[in-house]
Amino acid sequence: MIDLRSDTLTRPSPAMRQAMAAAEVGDDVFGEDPTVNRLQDRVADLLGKERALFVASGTMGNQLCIKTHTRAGDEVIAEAGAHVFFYETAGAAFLSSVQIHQVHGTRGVFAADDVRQAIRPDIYYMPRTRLLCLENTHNRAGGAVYPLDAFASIARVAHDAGLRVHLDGARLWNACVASGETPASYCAHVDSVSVCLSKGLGAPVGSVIAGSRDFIEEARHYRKIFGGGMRQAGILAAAGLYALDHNVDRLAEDHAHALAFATVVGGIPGVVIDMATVQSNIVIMDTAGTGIGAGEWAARCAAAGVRVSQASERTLRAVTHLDVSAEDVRTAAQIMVRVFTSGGR
Ligand code: TLP
Repeated sequence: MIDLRSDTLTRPSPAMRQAMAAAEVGDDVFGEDPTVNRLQDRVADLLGKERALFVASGTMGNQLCIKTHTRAGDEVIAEAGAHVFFYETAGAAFLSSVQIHQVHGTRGVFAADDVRQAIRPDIYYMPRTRLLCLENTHNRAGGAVYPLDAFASIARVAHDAGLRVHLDGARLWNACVASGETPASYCAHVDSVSVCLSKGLGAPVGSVIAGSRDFIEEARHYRKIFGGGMRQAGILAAAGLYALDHNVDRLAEDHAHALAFATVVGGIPGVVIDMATVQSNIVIMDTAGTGIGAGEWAARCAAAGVRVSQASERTLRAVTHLDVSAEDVRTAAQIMVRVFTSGGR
């Protein structure tokens, strides 16, 4: 079975497991885990922020940042397909009592004017717009990368209006490998960022949030409230440090694999891929032209040996990652061609 459902599926390699087993640990709730501290310092430095905090997941990272930036009743602007809106189980409403104001972007990227118009005027009967969330790469937009100049100008619109800006950088590493920009050059425009270690980088668990010293102190408080104070978490942080040392530059291979896959599968009659979005490791395939629902196609592909996920009623998603080789991806594309052209029966 070739599994392209997500880059979250990667399993720690023997070398990563060795690094985990050898990790020096302490109690991180006391701030005394040397490996967690090393990871936090390293990520803060990479992202150009004063401080960083190790958290259990990308969802926890985003939700902690929303909680720390907002007060109950505030409004948060996010792209209509943003992970914070689409896949975090209404966490912003549940945990922070804020509402998300959706703005539609183009391939995940906002137009400055749309954001400007979404910011509420200062009238007592309106919600207070407090935060803008950006996502890079954008998952539901097919892994599209935010161009740095557009990113900077959108963030400026928000800051000029007194908003804070948060970056869901679950796949910021992919965005940087694809665009040649550094993580710090994106993060210079935001007040907080969440990056994941457990997606393309191949660590089993963990994300890191970063921001100013005061912001991270406050977020640490909420992390404890959310039940995310971990003890000898250095075992997990060691996997993250290993991933940063060994698995960032190789993301370029995943991107090349995704492009090769999309080129073949996009040639199937009835399947449409917006090739302009195929900039990193995600491929969204619109199957509406086949007259058969995406869920049914996902089942037929799985029966033939390729797992892809259903992104909507009409779309499938394939994600390349470090546990699938160029050969696996080639085979997967061929199987999909066979399934779609034969009806998969
Ligand atoms: N995304 C998962 C699913 O939830 C869809 C995936 O398979 O891609 N931000 C972005 C942009 C993400 O894509 C994800 C995970 C997260 C945050 C949340 O990370 P976790 O799963 O660690 O909570």
